Amino acid sequence: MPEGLILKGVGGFYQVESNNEFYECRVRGIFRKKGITPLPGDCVEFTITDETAKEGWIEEIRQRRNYFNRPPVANINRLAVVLAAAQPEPDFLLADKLIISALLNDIEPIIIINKTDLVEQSAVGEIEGVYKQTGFPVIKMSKVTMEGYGCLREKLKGNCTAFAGQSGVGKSTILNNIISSSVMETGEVSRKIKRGKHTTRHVQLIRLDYGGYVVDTPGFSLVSPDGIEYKELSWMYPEFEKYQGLCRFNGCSHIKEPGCSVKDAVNAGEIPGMRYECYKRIYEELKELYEKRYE
Ligand SMILES: Nc1nc2c(ncn2[C@@H]2O[C@H](COP(=O)(O)OP(=O)(O)OP(=O)(O)O)[C@@H](O)[C@H]2O)c(=O)[nH]1
Ligand SMILES: [Mg+2]
Ligand SMILES: [Zn+2]
Repeated sequence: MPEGLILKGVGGFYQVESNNEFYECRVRGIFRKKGITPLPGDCVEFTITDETAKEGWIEEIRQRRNYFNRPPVANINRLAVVLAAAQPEPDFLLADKLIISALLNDIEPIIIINKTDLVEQSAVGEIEGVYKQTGFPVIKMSKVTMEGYGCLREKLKGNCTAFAGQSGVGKSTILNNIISSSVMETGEVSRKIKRGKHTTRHVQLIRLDYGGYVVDTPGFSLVSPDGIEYKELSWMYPEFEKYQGLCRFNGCSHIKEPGCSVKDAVNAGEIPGMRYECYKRIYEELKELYEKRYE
């Protein structure tokens, strides 16, 4: 049976790519009975009912590496977390939540600092400094100077990458510059046709001619910090790692305990304060969720 990749699904029809051909496929009722919805990014086995019209049926969905409901997408292995140096001001808390969601789902985060043309170099450096010790790639980008595009292309090659971040940070703009044809609606276009700010609505995989796929998403809401216990949160912060075992108390939460080596490292400037602040906020959020779990 031929194998393929679902690029998008619209109204019960799925576009399946297989050996450089594109098939319009429907889905067997059995999936619905089992409560399974095929998603963009799914690897499938399908039967071809009409080779000229390129039509078929999806018969089997391969096991997923991960999947999300909002946005509906499966099997991404990179998450580009996009911040703007300005307009809008960076939302570091959202960035951390996105990073955590990525890590929990076996996805490597890539940090993009976009719109570097709008601020002084030093301001870009400060944002960069927040992520310097995470070990995640940090790419500075601008549509004006075109800085960073070569570097991003390298990272996208051979991967399936979703782009996430606040509205207006420039996700669609970056994607438009990455892919040859201009298929993404950006804020500028949408203002002309008066559709408001939230411009990106369909989820689809876009194939890069040099290998790999990108996904533009309408506001990733894989940001709800569930799926992790607050006690485990510190393991989502790579820069804490070398201090974890050095705290006075076993299982130190790095919040209030005395003799906390993580806090010491923050005070000594070895761990960026912004990351620690976000850690504390998310820790409290998770703890509250945990304490209310039976309500
Ligand atoms: N100065 C400057 N402006 C940029 C840059 N990148 C994007 N913009 C502008 O920022 C605005 C928002 O860009 P979009 O690409 O629509 O942002 P988005 O992240 O896709 O927004 P949503 O789809 O609403 O989530 C547009 O007016 C872009 O032209 C950049 O590098 N520099
Ligand atoms: Mg967009
Ligand atoms: Zn500690």
